[in-house]
Amino acid sequence: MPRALITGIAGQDGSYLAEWLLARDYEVHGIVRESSCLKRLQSFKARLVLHCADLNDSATVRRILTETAPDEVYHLGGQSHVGLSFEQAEATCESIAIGTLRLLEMIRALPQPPRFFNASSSEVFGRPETSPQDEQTPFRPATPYGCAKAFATQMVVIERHTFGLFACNGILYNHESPRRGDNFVTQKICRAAAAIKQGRQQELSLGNLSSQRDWGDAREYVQAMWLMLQQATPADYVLATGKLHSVQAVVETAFAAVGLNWRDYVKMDPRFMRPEDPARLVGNPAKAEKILGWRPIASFTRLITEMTLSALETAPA
Ligand code: G4F
Repeated sequence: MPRALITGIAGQDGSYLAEWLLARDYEVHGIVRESSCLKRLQSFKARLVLHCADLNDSATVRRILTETAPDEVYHLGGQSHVGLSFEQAEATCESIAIGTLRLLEMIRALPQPPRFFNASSSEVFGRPETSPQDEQTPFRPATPYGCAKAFATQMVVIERHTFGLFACNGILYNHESPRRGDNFVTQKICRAAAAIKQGRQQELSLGNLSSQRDWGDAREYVQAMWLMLQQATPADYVLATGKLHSVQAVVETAFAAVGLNWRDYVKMDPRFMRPEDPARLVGNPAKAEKILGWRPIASFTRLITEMTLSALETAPA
């Protein structure tokens, strides 16, 4: 039975990846913080082995790695909000940049280093000179979050080349689902549309409506993470849909799903504008398609509609 260890297992991607691995008969271990909300794991928690640790606590993480001796490590943990990284730049770099380096160094010291997946981000490209971006596009991060991810991504490459680790980066563009956290714009919008429809909320305040993102389905992206670690050689892959949609298009789709005119409820609020915001990042997933046989198939409209309808169903009574 293969054994996997997932950091950030309680998050959107961690929970879907855990389910994917359980369905393939893996023994799945996960690292959670004491304060983690385990709601996403509820229906299959009994089949997981959860370890409580802060990723900054090297001694504990090293002990978990030694005791579990995983075949595969999926590193999805760490501060994940780009906007917050402007307020907490140092903590973001500690969590993402140093956190990933620490894990790589621990893995390298193991007698049999596991295969390693790192969740990198399109934010490493920041303000790129070319579009769409691919694995050859130079990093030009424009946010503290992107800068920390760029460091972590490059450390994965360095450890792979220098020490022969089987370590891969998934350069992930935005990916959403009904399990997305409330502080990301798609879920904020879908939950607000549902709440307004049900009379629990009156209006929705947002930042930049014209900002565009390459939004995919998280359930498809975790499959590609797993595929990367099943290859004969380690490499980095862009995971993206290649299509751009605006924040306003998310608003239009979510409000249409509940039969409301968004213009009656949505307000722009400078509090949600970011000091710097890569406006049009779009990825080229050709390498993942060719080598992994992975293809993004979800439609943007269906995804946002599903998230909105799910928010209607799971709304508090
Ligand atoms: O949903 P967002 O917060 O996602 P963002 O910043 O693109 O980051 C996500 O995707 C990255 C790439 O995969 C990940 F690395 C990262 O961990 C995270 O998963 O914001 C999307 C866009 C931005 O342009 C933001 O300025 O929506 C804009 N926006 C407009 N109003 C808003 C809001 N974002 C949020 N969170 N809240 C707003 O009210």
